[in-house]
Order: sequence, then structure tokens, then C-alpha cells
Amino acid sequence: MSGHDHDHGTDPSDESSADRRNFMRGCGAAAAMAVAGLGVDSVAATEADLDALLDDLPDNWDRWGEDDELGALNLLGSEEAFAGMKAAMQRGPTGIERFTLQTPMTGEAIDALVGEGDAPTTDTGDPMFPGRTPARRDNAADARTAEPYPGGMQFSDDRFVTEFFLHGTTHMDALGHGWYGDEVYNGRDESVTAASKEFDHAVPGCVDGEAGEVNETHGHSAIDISPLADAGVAGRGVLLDVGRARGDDCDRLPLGAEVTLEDLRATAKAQGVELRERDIILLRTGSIERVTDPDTEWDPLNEPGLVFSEDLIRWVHDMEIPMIGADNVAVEKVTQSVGDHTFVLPLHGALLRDLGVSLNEILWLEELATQCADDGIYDFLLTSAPLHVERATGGPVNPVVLKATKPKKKRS
Ligand code: UVW
Repeated sequence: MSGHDHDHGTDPSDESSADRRNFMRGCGAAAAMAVAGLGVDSVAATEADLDALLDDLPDNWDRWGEDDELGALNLLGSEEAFAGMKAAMQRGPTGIERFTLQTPMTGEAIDALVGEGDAPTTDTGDPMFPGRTPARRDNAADARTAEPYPGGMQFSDDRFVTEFFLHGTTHMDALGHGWYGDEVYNGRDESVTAASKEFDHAVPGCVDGEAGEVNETHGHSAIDISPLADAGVAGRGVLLDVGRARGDDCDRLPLGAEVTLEDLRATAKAQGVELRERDIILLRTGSIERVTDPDTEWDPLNEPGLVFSEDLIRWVHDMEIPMIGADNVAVEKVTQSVGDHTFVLPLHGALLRDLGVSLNEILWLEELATQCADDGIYDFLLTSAPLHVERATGGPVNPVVLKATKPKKKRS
């Protein structure tokens, strides 16, 4: 089967589908990037380079105590929630609209992966970082099988029948999800990402990246997604629609476009919105919208995204930004040149690991952005919470925005 001539109706028992699934199963982001020519060996930077790059830049380690696992979300308290509510209420009681920001999971897109190094493309519907497989869902009960309970009620039921990567849809990263050197956020040893849990009977697990029966599973013993799930997020969100400010006819940035601090500032200015301390930043590039547009190319390893600069990191720190979300798979551009070196995902190091800033990826921003462009109001109340999955490195999320729109005409 060639690159893109599959459809959602492909028989899952089809041998070639199964092969593709097995090829990608659990191979992980690093392996997928290696296949795509972006492995550690193929780029100039080493671990020491990231240490050197970020050495003089601020961090938030110990700021909220040596046991802290919440990071910059500590900055979202009552006043920040009030700022968000004020933004939602700025045009009075009428016209407040709700927007949800999850990119839909089709539950049918396992055949997206068409060969070594290929990533989900426009016809799959489930965008995610290469190496993670879209999950397929199926009914466990429905009108074909359900037996009525006493009184007559019947139920449908369903579950994922293939692996569901917790980063494989709109999600928040645990602060310990990305690190460099041998320490994760707040100075904990990297071994917290690989804590073992033993079972006295075989359970489904992961053996060398492959699914299999195991007596031991692994997860985070700290800096997992749980603290973020328990705390939740509520604050003043600001949409920075760089896609509209700098983009093409469809208001999307081209593949590979770099988004700088200057772009964020210029976009805020053009939109007439003030960026305030402790704002949650939502960056729209237009990238994820490409996935659902059959006429457009999408490349998860070359999406438009935020790029590193010292000024950006200092600005995020000084502005006490608690969370940055974006409509791409990594918030930042995957590969970035800084000086003589190429870095892969350096902002995960500077923001997630060092500043404890939460990252929220694969957001669906199209409708929110269209409304903002229509009424010129780019700030709102943003609420969100990832699923509480113990020991997990990330959590699926469907954020909710409450946003003022144009005042409704009074009824006569
Ligand atoms: C990677 O791990 C590459 O991305 P994310 O932060 O989406 O989980």
C-alpha cells in the first residue's frame, strides 16, 4: 500500500495494517525521529550543549519548596482565577460563549502509519508525535449484544482496543516528562521517571518497547501528571493568533515557520490585547488544522512552533507564565538551530524542566480563533485539568474556555 491510499475503513485484520502497527508499537519518539533522520547522532548538539545553553537562564527549582511537583501552576491562585472570570465577563452577562479545545480522537486512525518514518497525515484525523500510535476504539456492548436490565434499561459500552498513548491526543505534559542531564524538574534524579512496580502475576505491560506480559511495570514515582490533575488550571488565557498575523490565505503558518518572542509581542499588539503577568498563553499556528484539510501537507517533525531564545525564557520567567499551549504536537519547533548547534525540543528543557511551566499540546483552536478574530476579544477564562492517571507522564485534556463576545442587541 502506498503512502496515503488507505482509508478509515481498512480491515484491521489486514496483514499489512497489522505489520505497520507492530512496526510502530512502542518504538517511541526518539526511534521515530531517528528513522526520520533526526536522531541524536545526526545532529550536532549533545547533552552538554543543552546544559551550556541554559546554564545562565533562570529556573524555578526550590521556589515552591524541595518537594514541589506543580511548578508554575502554583502561580494560579484566586486572583488569577478572578482575572480569567473578569475577562469572561468583560462585556456583561450576555454573549459569553464556551469553547472546548480538544482535537477530536477519531478512534479509527490506526492505519495512519504507513511505513518506516511516516507520520499520521491529513487523512488520519489523529495527529500526534511520530512513534505514538493513534488508538482504535470499538464497542464492547451495543444494540447487537446488550441484554435489558430489570426494568428495561440497556447500555452500550466501549474501550480502546489498541494502545492509547496518553500524549496521543490533546494533552498536558507532566513536568517530569522531559529532561536533560540526569535531573528532572526541581532537581529530582531522573530515576523517578522509571520507578518499578512489581506484580506477583503476569499483567499487560511493555517489554523492550513491545506490548507483552510482564511481572513489573514502570512509571513515575514523582513529577508525574497527578499533581497537575489534582490542582487543575483556571486563569486568564490569551490567544496569540500568529497564524492569522503572519500566515497564508488560510491563516496558517507555513511548515517549519519559527515563532519568536517578537512574534508573540507583535501579535498581541496587533490584536490589541495586553499580556499580563500570570497569563496562560495559547499560541495558534494553524498547524493541527492542516491534518483535517485534505489539500494541505502536514509534517509533525516540521511544524511551525515556538523557538528558543534567551529573551523568550527570561520573558516567560519574568511574566510568571504558568502554562503555554499550542495547536501543534510539541508547542515548540521540533528541531532548532541555536548558534552552531541543532537542538531537538530545547524548550522542553528550558520551560518544562527548568521553569516548571506546563505545556499543553495538540490544542484545537480554530473555532476559538475565528470568534476572537470576529469580535476582537482575545482574553478569556481558561479552565482545564488533565486526567488523573497515577505515575503517568502526561494526561489527555479537553480545556474549556469561557469567552466574552460581542454584546447581544437588547430585545425591544
Ligand atoms: C514529546 O515528547 C516529543 O512531545 P510531548 O511533549 O508532546 O509529549
